[in-house]
Amino acid sequence: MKRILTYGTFDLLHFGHIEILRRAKALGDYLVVAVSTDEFNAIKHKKAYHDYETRKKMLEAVRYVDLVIPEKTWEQKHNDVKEYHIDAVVMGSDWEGNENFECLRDVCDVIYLPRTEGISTTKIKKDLGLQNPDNSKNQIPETSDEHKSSKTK
Ligand code: C2G
Repeated sequence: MKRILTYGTFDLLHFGHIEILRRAKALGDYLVVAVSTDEFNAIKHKKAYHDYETRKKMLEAVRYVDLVIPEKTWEQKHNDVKEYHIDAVVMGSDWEGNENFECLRDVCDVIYLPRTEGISTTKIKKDLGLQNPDNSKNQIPETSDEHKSSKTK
């Protein structure tokens, strides 16, 4: 049985998220999704609209997902790979080359799949006009799929 692991915030679950989950599952037989806790999102400078429990439940309802675990730190990934007997970590291409994943190559495969263009949590909010008149900030907490690939531990 080939076991796959992926990480993310998965806020305002959208087609891009579903597509990465679908393709990740297609690479194996069992998909573990590590979803960022609200506290870890703060470390990632993200503020999700849905809290952790809600995002976890939504992911558990997705047919491709077999298990949802919390992502609490940048450093837990080696442990996750060992604890869940992971064969491959799969991420969207916006993470390609990021040290948080490249460092896992000694314990599992690391695969980046093309990001689904034209959709992101930030775009959804902008398209729905969920911004204050002065556009200074969103009426709902800021969260964004876009992030700098220079993210480090
Ligand atoms: N994604 C995608 N296409 C999109 C949007 C997102 O393929 N249009 C992918 C991302 O590349 C990522 C996953 O969906 O692999 C989850 O994206 P986010 O919820 O934005 O998660 P992120 O902030 O990238 O958190 O430790 C890693 C982090 O937890 C990843």
